[in-house]
Amino acid sequence: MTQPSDQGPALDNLHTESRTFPPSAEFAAQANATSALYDDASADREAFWAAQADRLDWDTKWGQVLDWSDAPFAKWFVGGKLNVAYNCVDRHVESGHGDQVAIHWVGEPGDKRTITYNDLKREVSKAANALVSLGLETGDRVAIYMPMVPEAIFSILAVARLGATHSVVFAGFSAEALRTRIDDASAKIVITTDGQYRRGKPVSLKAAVDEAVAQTPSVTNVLVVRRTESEVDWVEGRDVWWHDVVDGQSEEHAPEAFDSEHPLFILYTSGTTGKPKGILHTAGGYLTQTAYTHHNVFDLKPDTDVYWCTADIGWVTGHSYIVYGPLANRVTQVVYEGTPNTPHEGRHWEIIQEYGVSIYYTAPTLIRTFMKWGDDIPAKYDLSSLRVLGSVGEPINPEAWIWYREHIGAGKAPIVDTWWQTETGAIMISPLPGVISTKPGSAQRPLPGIGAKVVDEQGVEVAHGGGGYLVLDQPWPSMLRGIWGDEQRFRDTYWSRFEKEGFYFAGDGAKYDADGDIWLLGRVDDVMNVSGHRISTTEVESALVSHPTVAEAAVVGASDPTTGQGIVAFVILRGGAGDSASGAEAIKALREHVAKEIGPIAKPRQIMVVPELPKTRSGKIMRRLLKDVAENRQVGDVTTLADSSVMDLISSGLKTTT
Ligand code: 6R9
Repeated sequence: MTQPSDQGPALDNLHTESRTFPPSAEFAAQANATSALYDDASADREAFWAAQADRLDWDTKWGQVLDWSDAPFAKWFVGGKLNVAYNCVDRHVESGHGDQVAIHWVGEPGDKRTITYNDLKREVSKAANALVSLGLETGDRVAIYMPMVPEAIFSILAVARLGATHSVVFAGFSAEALRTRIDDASAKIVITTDGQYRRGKPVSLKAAVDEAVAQTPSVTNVLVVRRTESEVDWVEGRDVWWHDVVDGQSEEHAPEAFDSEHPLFILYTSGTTGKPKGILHTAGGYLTQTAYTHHNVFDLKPDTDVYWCTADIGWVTGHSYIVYGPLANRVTQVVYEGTPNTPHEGRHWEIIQEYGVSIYYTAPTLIRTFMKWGDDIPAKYDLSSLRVLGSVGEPINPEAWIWYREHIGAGKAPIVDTWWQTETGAIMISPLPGVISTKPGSAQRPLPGIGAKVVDEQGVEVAHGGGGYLVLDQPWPSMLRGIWGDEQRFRDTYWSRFEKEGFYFAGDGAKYDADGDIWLLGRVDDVMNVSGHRISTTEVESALVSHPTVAEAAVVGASDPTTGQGIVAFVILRGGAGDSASGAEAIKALREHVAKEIGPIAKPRQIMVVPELPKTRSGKIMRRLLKDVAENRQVGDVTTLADSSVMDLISSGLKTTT
């Protein structure tokens, strides 16, 4: 069960924002979206979504738009058949756009590749043929553990083309995280690279796969792309080089049509318990909503725009807004392999200038980092091609929003603050550029066709000015179809909190302002948001207590000016481990241990060694109090603690490190 934690929704972090920025007449005149979308969707939701599904090429047209009779398990475009990869690639070649650039790829060291839709079709077909030659069948799972190289996108599309199911695992995750994900989905093939560039240096990636796959009997082959020329160990019979098995394949591959509800991918995301949830998405509804939102929210003009989403394909944003939505819409896009400050802090602006990027989609944590690096850096580049800016991953604070508008968008590009989740598959709440006057810090209103509300504990919608929980009160085409292998957890996590009302509980606190616009206020469960990445407190706690020196651990997300939240851990060390100078060593070892168990992004910003943890009588750790300490606040109400003196003990005996 997802219980709202003792932290409750943070309703006090809201300053009143009255500035609004109406669309220019010039932008509105050319916008893809019009206010008629809202009218059409409210007149007849299903007819509206049926019209959106017509953006795609279906081999067999669906009979029914939505079957919600087995709620919360939805079926969209029932009986329809399509091939997702055909829709993202082949049909653009067939319509005469084979020479259009699909991907301007920029490698971190400065190497470049230009991939047209003709090239994409060839590469995806060869990769699909290679996967078939390795014995992959429709319905099998493939784990993709790769940096942002073109082959990652070819792999995703090749798997989709075959009706197999991909599970992309972020290449910054550890061998252990990869192992559990491979195991949970019983993946048959793993696709990876020899190594990846990290801030200008090649580091091994294949070694982590070797470590993971040693313990995953389901894997028959590891397909390895050469990227960094890093040295690799090789298991004969299991490991195959991409250039050996893909390059020589036929460039022809006939796509088969699959059911609209055919599984497309699993993507793991943190939940409130230690075990990540495998979020399942299916073909027809997912592609419909990603294409619809990408077209309207980013105002994409496929013949003239150059689009860039800075996400990694290891996250849902990379799936929906680098691969599926954009390619279904025949985008020309930039894909960049590296970090934003390699080799210098103007790298993104340099790329925008070089390719004439017109639509740029990034995360608040990065915007705040750019602010920290200084206004003078973007000022050195010509950013005049930019006409739409997007934000995703966490609430964007109004200061960062205004900075983004002024320093990147020349005071005129509309900003779309897009709220959605791995589970929702596609954007749900966002202003439509050219239609809605934007408001710094607010994602504003559900898109046409989407039902979202802010409700109180009882599921009753709150009044304007009131706060509570964000719920989705209507099924939507790209909604998750379940948690891989765990139906009960799916029901418990999302559908039990407001079971009577039949609402999907998003896990976010939210409020309406006086205009009825929605403001997102962060998670209300024990999930932290660090640089837009969801990490559960329990996951980090589990990693900490798996270390021999740790007796107990409690983790909180403390607000952080750059990353949104930073991970702060409170640990009780076993018998004297933290007594002396060895304490600092112990803490260092713990941070490394967490990086190894989960990945470097989960490394606590700070570890505090404490003699006790504050617990309620029922044994639930009161993270709210620890959060007060982590955020240097007066400690709040301690009356529900089993032992109220614990907080004094903690405050007086802190040993900290950063
Ligand atoms: C797409 C993505 C989902 C959680 C979500 C919420 C937070 C995402 C946001 C936002 C405020 C926005 N979130 N976008 N909060 N404003 N525009 O990020 O998916 O990794 O699953 O995270 O991120 O808390 O519940 P995911």
